[in-house]
This record gives sequence, structure tokens and C-alpha cells, in this order.
Amino acid sequence: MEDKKIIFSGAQPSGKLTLGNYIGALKNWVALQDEYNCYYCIVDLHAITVPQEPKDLRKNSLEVLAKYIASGIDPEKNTLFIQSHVSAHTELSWVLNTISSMGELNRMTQFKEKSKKSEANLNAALYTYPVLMASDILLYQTDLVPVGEDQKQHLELARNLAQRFNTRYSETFKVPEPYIAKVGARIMSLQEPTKKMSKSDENENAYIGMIETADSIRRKVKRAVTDSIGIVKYSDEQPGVKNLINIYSNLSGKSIEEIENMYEGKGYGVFKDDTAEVIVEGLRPVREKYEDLLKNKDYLETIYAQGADKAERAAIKTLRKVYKKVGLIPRKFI
Ligand code: AQP
Repeated sequence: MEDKKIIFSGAQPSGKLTLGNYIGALKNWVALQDEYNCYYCIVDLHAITVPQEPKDLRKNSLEVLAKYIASGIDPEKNTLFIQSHVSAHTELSWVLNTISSMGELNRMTQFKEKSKKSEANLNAALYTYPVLMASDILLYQTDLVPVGEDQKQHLELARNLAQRFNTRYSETFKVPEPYIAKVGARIMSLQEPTKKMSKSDENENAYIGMIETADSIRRKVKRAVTDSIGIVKYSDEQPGVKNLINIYSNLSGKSIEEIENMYEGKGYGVFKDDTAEVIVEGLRPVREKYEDLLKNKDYLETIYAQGADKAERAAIKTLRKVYKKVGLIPRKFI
């Protein structure tokens, strides 16, 4: 375990995980678990940067854990834990805030986008979110971070902060690298296919949950926005169709060319019907395992309790080093 490279990643329990989270993140995490020492976190402190209903947040957090495991992420091989259970995340974040400039935080596109959406309750945590994310990553001396396109800028900040701290106070943090997954496209909204599929989209037809009934999946795929060209072709001019082909290909294992050939001369109707079935069947084993897991809350509690212990042991080592280097007197216990 010790000589394996370290991976850190997480998802926010800010809603129900989507097919985008599954294809773009969870499925890839499964593929990494034998080769790497992986920390997969449920980043609840990130989720509260936008208003959450407390009881929903609690429920979603436990459900995210069940979804990780149901996707094939093995709690024996990986460290699965809840971010707020390891207080070193917020503690390191404070120190990293002291070396982060307002200028670099102003440039973060996610902040710009989210602040447009929730101008009414624009809070400081939304602004310093990338610093907390840097702290998540750097605490574990992470080598590799599997990130989507949308998170690249945040990882770049984590790298800059690690280097800055190391230069100012001597070598402390490993400078993490992005891990580019071999498979797993960015899954787009079914309603606005130039936007990514997002679990907090106000329009429920824009996303498919990882756990959703077959009927609802069929209905949403049927309503998915396409175009008037009428040809099943993988092209940037047809973002809706391209997105459905990506989903189809990822979940069926068929290549894009195979799919294009299969639907040559056929309309979108049959292509959409088949895509919906591929999704229903692709998610079926996940849904079945998930339903079993939710019946066993004690098991889930044991997993996140053990995960927090394991994560904390690693995190505290880095935090102690950091506190010492910046000149904080180590606490004495009497
Ligand atoms: N549509 C997507 N396609 C591919 N990958 C995706 N990810 C998210 N959406 C897609 C990847 O999933 C991981 C966890 O993401 P997250 O839940 O932490 O936050 P997010 O990226 O901000 O996802 P959402 O659904 O858009 O959340 P909200 O709506 O709450 O802001 C990440 O690795 C991400 O790349």
C-alpha cells in the first residue's frame, strides 16, 4: 500500500449523483483502485458553499457513499470518508488562504459562474472553495488527481499553492499532477447539450440520476434535445446526438463508429429508445447494489468511520508539519 501512488478525488453531496458523475468520475475511480492508494471523499463542506437543506444534505451524503460502493469502489481497497469528519481539511485550508491571492481566486471560472447563479447569497466560502479543494488534495501528499476538464483550473491552483508553500517554508507538499482518464467523456445536459450535466440543474430533465427508475430514464432520453439534421453522427454540429452517442458508447462498450453504423438511415426515435435501454441496463447492477446497501445503514456507518480514522492519520501528519513550518507552537498535552 505504502509504495503505491496516492490518488485523491471526491464528489459533492449537493444533490443526487448523475450519470455524468458516474461516467466521468466513479467508473474511472473503480479502474484505479488496484494500482493506486485512493482516497475517495464525500466533500460535504464544499456542498454547503451553496445553500443546502440540512436533512437533505445528511441523506445525500450517506447516499453518495452507497453510490460509491454500488459503483464498484471497494471500501477494503480504498479510503472512503466524509470530508467534515477530518478537521485537518479546514485547518489546512486556513493556512493556505494566507498564501492565496485574491487575484488568483478572482480568476476561477467556477466561482464566476456560480456567483452569477446565486448572486443573492454570494458567500465568502464560494470564493475560497478552491483553497479548500487544494487543502483536500495536498493533505494526503497526493500524486494524482483524476479531474474533469471543469476542475483543471482548481488543480492548477493546488499545484501553485504547493509550490509556493514549499518555496517559502521548505519542501512540505507533493505537487500533484492531473490524472487524465483513458475513458469517460464529459457528459452534457440533455436539455442544453453545450452545458455539462449537473446534479444541481434546476431542470430535472437535464440530468439522469445514477439511481432513477427505468420509466423516468426513458422519458428523459425521449425529451433530450437533438437537432433537425436527422442523422446519427458524432459531430460538434450535433452536440445533443454526440452526447447520447458518448453515453451509449461508454455504457455498452461499443465504439462510436459501430454506433454510427448501427443507426445509419434510421431516425432519432429508435436511436433514443435504444440509448435509454443501454442506460437502464448499464445502471441496473448499480441500482440493485445501492438498494441493498441502503438497507444496511450500520454497514455504511462502519465504512465512513473507518475511512475517517485512516484519512485522519495521514492528514494529521501533513497538518502538523505545516503548522510547525509556519511558526505555530505545537500544542502541549498535560
Ligand atoms: N457531466 C459530467 N461529466 C463528466 N464528469 C462529471 N463530473 C461531474 N459532472 C460531470 C465529475 O464528477 C466528479 C464529482 O463532481 P462534483 O459532484 O464534486 O461536482 P461538480 O463537478 O460540480 O458536479 P455537479 O454535478 O455539476 O455538481 P453541482 O451541480 O453541485 O455543482 C468530478 O470529478 C467531476 O469532474
